[in-house]
Amino acid sequence: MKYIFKGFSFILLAIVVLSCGGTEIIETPQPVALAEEPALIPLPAQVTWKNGVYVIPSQNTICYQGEGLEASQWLNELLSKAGFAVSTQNFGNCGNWKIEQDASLANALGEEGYQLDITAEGVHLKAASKAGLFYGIQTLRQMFPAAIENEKLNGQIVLRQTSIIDQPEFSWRGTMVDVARSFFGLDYLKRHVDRMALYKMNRLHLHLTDDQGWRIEIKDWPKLTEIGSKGSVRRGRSGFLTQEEYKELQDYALARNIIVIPEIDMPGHIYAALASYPELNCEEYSNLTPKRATPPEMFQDYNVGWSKFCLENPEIYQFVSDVIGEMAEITKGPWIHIGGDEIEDPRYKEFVVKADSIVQTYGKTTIGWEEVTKAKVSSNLISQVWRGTVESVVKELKVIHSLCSQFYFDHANVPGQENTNNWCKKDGVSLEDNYSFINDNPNVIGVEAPVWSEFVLSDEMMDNRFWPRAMAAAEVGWTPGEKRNFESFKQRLGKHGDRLRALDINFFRTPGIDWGPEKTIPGVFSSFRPSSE
Ligand code: TNX
Repeated sequence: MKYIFKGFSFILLAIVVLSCGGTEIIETPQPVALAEEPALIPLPAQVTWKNGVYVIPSQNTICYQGEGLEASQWLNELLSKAGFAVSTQNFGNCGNWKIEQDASLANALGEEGYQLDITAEGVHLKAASKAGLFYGIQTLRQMFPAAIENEKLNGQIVLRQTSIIDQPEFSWRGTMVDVARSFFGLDYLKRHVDRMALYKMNRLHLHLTDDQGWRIEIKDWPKLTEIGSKGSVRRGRSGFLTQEEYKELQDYALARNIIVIPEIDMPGHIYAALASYPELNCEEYSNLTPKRATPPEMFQDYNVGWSKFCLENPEIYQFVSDVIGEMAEITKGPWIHIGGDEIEDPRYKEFVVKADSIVQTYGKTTIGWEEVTKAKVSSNLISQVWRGTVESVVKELKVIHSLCSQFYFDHANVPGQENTNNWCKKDGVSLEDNYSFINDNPNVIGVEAPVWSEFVLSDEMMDNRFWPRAMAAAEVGWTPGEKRNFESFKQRLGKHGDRLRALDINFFRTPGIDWGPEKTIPGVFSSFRPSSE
């Protein structure tokens, strides 16, 4: 009984008696025992909790239709971890777990939506796509005890009956990891993908290059990794992803409905490339103003906006074309991010237009930080807004909303937190700052939360910056504005404390949230780590 919600102990007693008597029908328990509603994040668009439960039997059959194989495997894993016996069949209307994929449901449920019905007889999940089924399983996962995340349970679980019809408000629900200032490799990024998926986020933007480091193997220009990957901010980590690792990460992410977007930041923030290939620079280095470093030295400081390509040097376009070409070849998603931030140069607009057209030549769609919209870019370019100060010369461009005052999680969780940026908002970006995002721009396709890593030097620190704020970002990206409520969110968030701990996430214990008891390791005073790091 250890894993049953307290409120259910009475129900379980009734069930045991009934099943000993050989009765197959399970009585609907009394509402009084059903106080606890599962704390779902993001909150589904429509959810009705019923006054009854489904007692998961010891033997289970999953029947799937259409493209339901992967979803049935995820479900099989979930049920097995919970301690149940499971078999899977690829047909029709059988089993106590039904998974149905049917493209014609797209009208009602959208591309990523799903319907989940839990009755006294079993569980029925349907969706138009594999993505929708995956999200239905994530919802179910959050209805299972948190301990399932890191231990095998003993198969005594009841699910609350419900009818959920759910689909996201926005198609873009992203995070960005700056792996350039300080490196985060395949293991961390996979863990990050797992966590994003649990909260139904679907875009992982990697800031792969900057002044301090170059983090992706480019076979045509090997010194980018031989030299450029060796740097980092002071005390940060260096390294790079091989193309094989990058592909592995993408496959891992795609299996969880997450598309990876690579960013090669140009024509500024480019010093790691200049250190690797000084010929991309001008003869006299006047583009490095002030000269914070000169090749072959790497740059370890925090300043931005001081390096750029030598824009009158035609050789840079060969470089841009080769790099974008290789990235396009190894990138499975439709987008390439060209950066374009924080640089002034008379040839800036010309560069952006050329880089945008190179991306398109390789069959991809360009994303750029908002500054790129000063140039006459193609109409399908997506602008990523971070300061909200640039008036785009091309009207009606699609927009990813990453406004720094709401979405820059490298800023403090609470005022004064150490090792955080504060240039955008002095007192930090609180959970509520993020949660209060309301969209009034029809061109916005979604939201993305970046963590810049100038001061984020370890996995624990990266965890601390993303969690739990990324859960707020996940909810504002998924749940319709009129259904959102910060008080309700805080309540549900606290109930995820055990799950975040089970997943070994070093989340910031936001004050004012009841995170539940910290686990103690026998013989050790407490396993709780200071939350500022
Ligand atoms: C601005 S936002 C940057 C980054 C910094 C970040 C720190 C943007 C497009 N550029 O280079 O790391 O501020 O908050």
